[in-house]
Amino acid sequence: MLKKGYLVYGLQRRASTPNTYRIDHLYDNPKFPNFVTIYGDLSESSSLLNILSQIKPDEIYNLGAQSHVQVSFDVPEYTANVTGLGALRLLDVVRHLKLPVRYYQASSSEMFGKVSNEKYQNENTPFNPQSPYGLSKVFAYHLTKIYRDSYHIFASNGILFNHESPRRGITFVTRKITMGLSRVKLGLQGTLKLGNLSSQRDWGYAKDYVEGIWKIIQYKTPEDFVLATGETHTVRQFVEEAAGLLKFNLVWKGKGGKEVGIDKKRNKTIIEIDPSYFRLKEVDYLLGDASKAKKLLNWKPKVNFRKLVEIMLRNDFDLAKKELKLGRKVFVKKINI
Ligand code: G4F
Repeated sequence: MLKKGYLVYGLQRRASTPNTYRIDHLYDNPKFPNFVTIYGDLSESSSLLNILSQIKPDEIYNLGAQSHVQVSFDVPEYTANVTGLGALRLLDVVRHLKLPVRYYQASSSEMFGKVSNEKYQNENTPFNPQSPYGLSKVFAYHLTKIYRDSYHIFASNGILFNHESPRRGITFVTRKITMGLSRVKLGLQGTLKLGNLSSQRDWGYAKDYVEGIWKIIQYKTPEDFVLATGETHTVRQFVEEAAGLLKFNLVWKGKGGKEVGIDKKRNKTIIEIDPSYFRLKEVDYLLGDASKAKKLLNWKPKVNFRKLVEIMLRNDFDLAKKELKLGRKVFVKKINI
């Protein structure tokens, strides 16, 4: 957005220790004079009212959420409040202030949940969420449509399948794998512990997807669009791809909770299964059909699965090498894990 010349206001949730490491390079940087953050919270209508009445933005991108699916089982009420009601609060302020704004709602492929027979999921596929997170996103999705139709607000949903990058939080499986295996390779950790290796995801590159998000908001009418790559892979395949790039000679042994991944070269276990990472209810299979976005927005992803794993691994192997050189303390401060 900054490169496109926007003045960007970021809503910042107060935390007792800084958690802005992913955007720190934008602060006090003469290259980005147009970046401002303001304290506020999606759980508080009055803060949103204050901020929006002052800024009067042209576009709002609601990417805010308690976004971890597994964690949403631990904090379901908080997840519903921020992920679901947060969208209501924003849209309701827009309605009250009569702002002529374009509103983007970050909807998620988690809304599809357990799919029945459809090979691909698109804008017409029914939702069957499997977590408090997925259900909260379904609420926000429908509310966006309801406010669009009832109050003629320019409000669009982007239904995004998993989008990853080196900025992904390390408790999501892709980053956990690229960071974990890099650290195992350099002897910084013994093994990488994972949950369900069989679930399938349509993983794309976040940088491609933000371009799609922007295109959704520039489109002539407010509509809902799926953004996806149209390729699906198992968690196991992600591990195998990353392990291959790190030149591990990975073989799998055992079954279920007892399965392990062994580096045959050194005859050493590098992957273990930890039951605590299994979900109470799992979304087994996601594969998106983004043909509407391709046709109407001329959007298609540039980075495929193999390239994505490579981009993430390169970043995390470099970070792990720095950690080895500088010591863990410095590393923790730097990347906040
Ligand atoms: O990386 P994940 O935690 O992502 P998940 O649940 O698909 O959700 C992400 O993508 C959604 C888009 O569809 C977003 F809406 C959402 O906010 C988030 O960004 O898990 C992916 C899969 C799951 O099936 C999980 O069971 O990986 C499996 N998995 C296996 N072992 C693991 C692990 N997931 C995590 N987080 N950690 C593991 O150790």
